Amino acid sequence: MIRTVFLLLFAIFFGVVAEAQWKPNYDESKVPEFKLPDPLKTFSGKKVRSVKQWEKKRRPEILDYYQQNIYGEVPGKLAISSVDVLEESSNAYGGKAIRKQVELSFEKNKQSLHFTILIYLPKTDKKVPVFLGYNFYGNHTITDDVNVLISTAWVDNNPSFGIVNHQLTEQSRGVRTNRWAIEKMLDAGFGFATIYYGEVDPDTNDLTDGVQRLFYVDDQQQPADNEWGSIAAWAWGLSRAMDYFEQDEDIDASKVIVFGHSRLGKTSLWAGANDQRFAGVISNNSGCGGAALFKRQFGETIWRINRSFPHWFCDNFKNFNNDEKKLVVDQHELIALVAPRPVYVASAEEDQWADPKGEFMGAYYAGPVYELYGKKGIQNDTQPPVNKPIINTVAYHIRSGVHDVTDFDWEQYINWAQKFIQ
Ligand code: GTR
Repeated sequence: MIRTVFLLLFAIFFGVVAEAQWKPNYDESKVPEFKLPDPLKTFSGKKVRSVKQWEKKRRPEILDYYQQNIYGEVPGKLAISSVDVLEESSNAYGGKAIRKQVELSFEKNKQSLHFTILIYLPKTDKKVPVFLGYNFYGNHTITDDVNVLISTAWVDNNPSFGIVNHQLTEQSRGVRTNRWAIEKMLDAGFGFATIYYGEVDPDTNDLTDGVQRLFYVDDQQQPADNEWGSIAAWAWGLSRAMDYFEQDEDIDASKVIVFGHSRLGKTSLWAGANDQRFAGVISNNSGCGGAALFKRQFGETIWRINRSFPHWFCDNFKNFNNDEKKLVVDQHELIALVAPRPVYVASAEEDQWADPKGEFMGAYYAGPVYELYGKKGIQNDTQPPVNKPIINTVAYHIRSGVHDVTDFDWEQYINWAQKFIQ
């Protein structure tokens, strides 16, 4: 007993010291040497020369590796048990759009989960393509529209948004309108759909409060080591939104572009990799666990992300803490799982924590898989100048400024989506 307590104190002490002493590397000359895995060579060393070999062998083995070791697999199927249109109007945005607020419900093992999709669609008699993305603080924060319902789910406090006691109120309505260029999307002929991510799995180190618990048996408290963390749970939610879109007569479900920023940009990539119904993927400032190469260890690292957010990835991912070399994949291969569908990776100049160069390299080195399909990746291996987007099937830009989503970002996404998806 005394020995256990001693060992525990010892471990805590060194953990705290290690954390206090750890500094992110922002020096390019200190990036370790590493060899990037070849997306077109199987784990057993066979060269992949055709789309068929990619789709039959290589793509599934990469996807499986990611499921077992990084994000975690979803332990089973869970279909929508009911769809409820909570509210609908044909007079949103000054009459330019229709609005729907649709609640999806799920039931399993005497547990239930509900989340609400807020949808705006331009008025037309055709089915429309849609941008789908999670928001961080509730659907009512991303628009000034007074009719948007306020979520009752747990939320992280943010006093500058008037969010206290982990509850959303009227006070935070519209506080995040700056991140969503909704009118620009509508004017360009796109619909827009969003969900508060905390309704699918609250972003806490507790996997008993989100969708995972619907799969628990007996007194299980957490998923198995190879099963879903929060990112995979959020990605699961996006696929269920897609299930709904397939039933919505106003939406062209073959043209849904999944978008996400930061942790939700990691999520959009993982959703697009798993669910090939998504027509395109946008990953904005997604950094470590998103578009950035792990093996560069620039800014946020595996150890650091697992320490700050132990619930985001599956438990097996902790085996790679401070051991990036052991990974037989890297994030260019996650991006390649989206191929041949269009993918857009974006960085911000001052967002060094997310490693803009590593994000660029992730996008660049996905190229060979796109080329196998005759699609255009990023042609040049040097990062483009700030605010000069590369708009190919694989698209990339680095914008001036900080970790954020801006109108500039949306203008590029809309322009790219008009070319490759609409
Ligand atoms: C940071 C985290 C990043 C990024 C970001 C966010 O604290 O280290 O990986 O995901 O949060 O989601 O805002």
